[in-house]
Amino acid sequence: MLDLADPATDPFEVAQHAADVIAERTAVPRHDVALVLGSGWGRTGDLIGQTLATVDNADVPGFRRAAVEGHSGSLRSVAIGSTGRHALVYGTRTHFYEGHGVRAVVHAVRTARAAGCSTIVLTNGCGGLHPEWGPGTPVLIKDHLNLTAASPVEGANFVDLTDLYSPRLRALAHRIDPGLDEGVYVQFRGPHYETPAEVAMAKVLGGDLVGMSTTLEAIAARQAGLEVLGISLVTNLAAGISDTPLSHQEVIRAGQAAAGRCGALLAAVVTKIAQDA
Ligand code: 8IG
Repeated sequence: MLDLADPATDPFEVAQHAADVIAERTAVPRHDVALVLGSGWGRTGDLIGQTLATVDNADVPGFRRAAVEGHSGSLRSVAIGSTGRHALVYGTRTHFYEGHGVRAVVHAVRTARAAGCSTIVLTNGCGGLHPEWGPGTPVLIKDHLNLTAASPVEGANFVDLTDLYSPRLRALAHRIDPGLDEGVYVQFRGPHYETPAEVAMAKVLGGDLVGMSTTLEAIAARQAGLEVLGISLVTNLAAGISDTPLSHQEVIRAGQAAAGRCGALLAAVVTKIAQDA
């Protein structure tokens, strides 16, 4: 049994095994676009098209069960409208704060590549630094600050991260929703939310959004050769930006309230990506 946590294991080999299991269980030999659904994005995958198969994460090598309320522990193969292309939709992610290591965090990304995907859409729920982005506002990620002090890249492998969040895909999203703003996403380690001083620091550093995911996955996606689109859903104002304390219930409610706009955006974006592929 290949164990991702064992340094002697090749994580790309586990990803290939996972992709083989997904192909077998879904009866879809190759997928085209991968989608990671973060907090608040749970049901938005449904508008993309018909779900052809659902696979429990526990049945796929290297995957873990969901750790957080509001996340589902399965992945799906979804027909992208009538394009003939297929989306690999991850209903949850493994977070860095769970402590299972960076390999576990980026395993879904590497598996997506091994499953044939050339594009990955990373979504998340996050805190916003701009009061005008009320809870339920989707924001495109234009760049990131990785404050985890970790990297998914192993060895002396100097991966370039210029234009990590694809300008081409951001332009595509803007054509679908011209009102979309863009921002710099700051990944903290979590699982606690930031102090107001840390949020103020993130702002000084050029951040617009604060969260606990996405940057390590985006780096792994670049290393794997995937084109990346990142979309954040601002579910709360970051600590100190508003004077109400943060709660996970607020996060879940904002996601439910924004499901319509975000679902429509995601479906349109994925369909356009598939048509252009
Ligand atoms: I949802 O305000 C969500 N995730 N770090 N800060 C951080 N992560 C988050 C936040 C937030 N909201």
